[in-house]
Amino acid sequence: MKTITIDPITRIEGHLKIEVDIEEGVVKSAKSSGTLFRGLEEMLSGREPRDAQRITQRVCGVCPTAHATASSLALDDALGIKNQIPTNGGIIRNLMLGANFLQSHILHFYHLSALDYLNPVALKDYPTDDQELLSLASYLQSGDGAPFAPQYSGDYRLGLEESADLARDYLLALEIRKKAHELLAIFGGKMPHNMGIVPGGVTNRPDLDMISKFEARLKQIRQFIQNRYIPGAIEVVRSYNDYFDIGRGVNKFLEYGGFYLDQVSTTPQAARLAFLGGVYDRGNEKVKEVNLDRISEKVTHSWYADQADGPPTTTRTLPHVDREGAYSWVKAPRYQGLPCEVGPAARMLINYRADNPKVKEELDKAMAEGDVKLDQLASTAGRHLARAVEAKVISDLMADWVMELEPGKPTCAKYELPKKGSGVGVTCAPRGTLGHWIKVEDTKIARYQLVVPTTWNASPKDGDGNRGPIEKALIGTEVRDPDNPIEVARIVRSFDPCMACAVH
Ligand code: NFE
Ligand code: MG
Repeated sequence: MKTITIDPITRIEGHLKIEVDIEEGVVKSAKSSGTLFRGLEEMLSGREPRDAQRITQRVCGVCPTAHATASSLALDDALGIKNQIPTNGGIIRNLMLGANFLQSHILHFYHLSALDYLNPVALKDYPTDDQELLSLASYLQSGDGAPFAPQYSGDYRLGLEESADLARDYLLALEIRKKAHELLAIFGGKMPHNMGIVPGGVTNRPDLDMISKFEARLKQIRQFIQNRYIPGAIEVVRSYNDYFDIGRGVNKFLEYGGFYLDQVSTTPQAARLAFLGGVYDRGNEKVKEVNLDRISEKVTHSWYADQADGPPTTTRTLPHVDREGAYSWVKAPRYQGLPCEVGPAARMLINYRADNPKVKEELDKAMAEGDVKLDQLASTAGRHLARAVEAKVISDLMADWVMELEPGKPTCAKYELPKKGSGVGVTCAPRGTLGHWIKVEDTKIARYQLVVPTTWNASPKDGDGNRGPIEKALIGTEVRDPDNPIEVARIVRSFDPCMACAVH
């Protein structure tokens, strides 16, 4: 038996340690460890409730808008104003969250994943008159390959032409991500940590100038998604179609749903949502309704005290560094005691099965072109395809939403801070489904709990021996060269892990 440790596994956000035991070329056991304690939830105790929106955004620079959204929804709930958010405010919240999704998905495919499938070093002598590619080639010829030289390499299957296209798009994607940040800043003031999303709605009233700036940038981003990202993702997954059967993971999928369309009923049960929520078991026809009371976090193998174990309405996040058997700072969230995969593959699968028409239309097209079946979507290649389809669906919806804004109309509800109360806010986040739970006493935060997408996916084992999705996806994988475990890296990165979020 040989143990491979990858620590940190790079080209993800934050530090993730992956350890796999290999016997006769196959992964027999896997450990996923978050190696950093942060404690943001405990820092919130005793603070003014509206600080939650500012502070929880600092959990992450990649998906702060999801945290701003979840914390504002939790406060809307605690303040008793969730049915009073002005329509303009709800639309702008969606536009800002959508802008963050587009930036994040493009980041993941090009800058965090493409180099697992594309070798830019091979383009050193590629005959071209494209200035971008020539400057990339001369940079590579200078001898310093970073950040393009791979940590693990080989098994490159794209031809030179396709590689050149992807490399060109890698560079172009940097500009497109900048546009997506600008998109968000039109209403949020700045990115990463916006000032726009607040309890009650948003701070800014839209005017025609903002709307036209938004439309112009969104148009460029949509063209990139339609003409470059979707075809690029299809090219990669077709070339690596064995990866539709590699890294499959667990058999349960979870999504709360989000992007509220009906601003007078902002609860997942009652509202109209762009993406529906649900719990789905692999191979089933039907999606079941989510019951938030069935969520509980386990810390059997995490460095936390017993008070951290239980439902998010009761727990504290207190560290216990000597906990026997612990190997991660990530907790193990479970739904009815079972691990769930969250993320674009889960969301697209659930929405397809729940007959979301827009998702069905786009996913059917992409699955036909990618030559993949629905039940293969939760896989290493499938996760990349699902993420691209999700970017297309969201960017199309955003183009409709921005047209519905009414210039000058109110965007925020009025409220008084309550002496006591509690609330929950759940939303789609780029890497999965996100929940914030708040309890207020004496007009201060008494308790705050986040259950975060990568916490689900990168979770360690629970007390019943159930492994989290990433660990499960690794087991059974054939690793051709233990000194160059590219299969392990590809599987882990397909989940788009963010460890800053996972440990929060
Ligand atoms: Ni730090 Fe996050 C997203 C949230 S991660 S990136 O998307 O919420 O799990
Ligand atoms: Mg938490």
